[in-house]
Amino acid sequence: MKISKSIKIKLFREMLRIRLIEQTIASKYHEAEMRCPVHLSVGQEAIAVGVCQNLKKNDKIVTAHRSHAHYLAKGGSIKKMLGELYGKVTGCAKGLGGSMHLIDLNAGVFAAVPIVGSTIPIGTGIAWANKLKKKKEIVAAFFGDGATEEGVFFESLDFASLHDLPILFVCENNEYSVYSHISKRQSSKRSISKIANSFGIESLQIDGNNIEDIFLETKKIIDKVKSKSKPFLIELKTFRYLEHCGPNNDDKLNYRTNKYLNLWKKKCPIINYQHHLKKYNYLTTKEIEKMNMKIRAEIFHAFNFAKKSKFPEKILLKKYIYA
Ligand SMILES: Cc1ncc(C[n+]2csc(CCOP(=O)(O)OP(=O)(O)O)c2C)c(N)n1
Ligand SMILES: [Mg+2]
Repeated sequence: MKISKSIKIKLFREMLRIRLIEQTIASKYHEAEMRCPVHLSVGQEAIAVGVCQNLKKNDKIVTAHRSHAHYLAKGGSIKKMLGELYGKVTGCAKGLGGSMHLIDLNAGVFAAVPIVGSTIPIGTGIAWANKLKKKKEIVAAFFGDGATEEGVFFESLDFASLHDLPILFVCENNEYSVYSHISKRQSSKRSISKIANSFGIESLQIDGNNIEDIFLETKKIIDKVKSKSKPFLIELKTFRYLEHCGPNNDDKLNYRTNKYLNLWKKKCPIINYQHHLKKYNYLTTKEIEKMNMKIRAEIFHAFNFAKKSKFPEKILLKKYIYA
């Protein structure tokens, strides 16, 4: 299938927008007005955009600590996201959650929880509810390679397979869990996508930095998950550009070799796609500059909104404690 010019531009614009928003978060973080930890997705944008462009508004997603890209790609409000990062009452969790608790029910962002692996069963539960209620919606559950080491991953795969649940498991394999490389945590004989097969779930490995591959493959897979009501797992190799948690680069710690870094730095999903769009005359340098300016204006207003918003009243602190 060919991708139309308008979709190509949309895929590029969405990735660029997420990148610019996160770069702005990184540049303002030192002002110490955002008091929550931030796990940036810089380098991993293609996965969020490629998958979410194939989801409908009423489809749901769940995600984890590294959630900004998923939230934005699924249509979550940028103002509410930044309000949340600034701890303001206008935030999507009323300023009580911070970066790792993004939620936007209108956009279908149903949960972001930093307990590693914890949203995999939540997504599975939502998919089960959809099935029982005969809804034609699906769930995409985003998680990292580290989350596949949690027991709930296996339990969720089994349950989803047993009940033929309409859920897409999306594993963003950036090869690291904080500073630990996957080779230190998982046997070289272990394959995340094959684990899904052992539960009777189909799977596919996709290049996590190739936006068109992700978009085209997940289009077919999502149609199948919907029409056949069957789970599917995709595993996407990718690369985290910045430190595990925070706005900086932590390569000085030498936990990733120069060879590894240089290899992945050539694979930036946005720079490479920009080259492609320019080379084949889908976009000119001037049009890209204009796009940048428009996005930057949106970001500027959203940051102003968040900074000017009020902090929550103290009474809210107890209002949402249920146990
Ligand atoms: C149950 C649990 N164990 C440990 C942690 C600490 N922790 C936070 S993020 C993280 C790494 C998770 O790696 P991965 O799932 O690959 O996601 P990535 O950070 O690479 O996006 C760990 C171990 C946690 N939050 N929850
Ligand atoms: Mg990881």
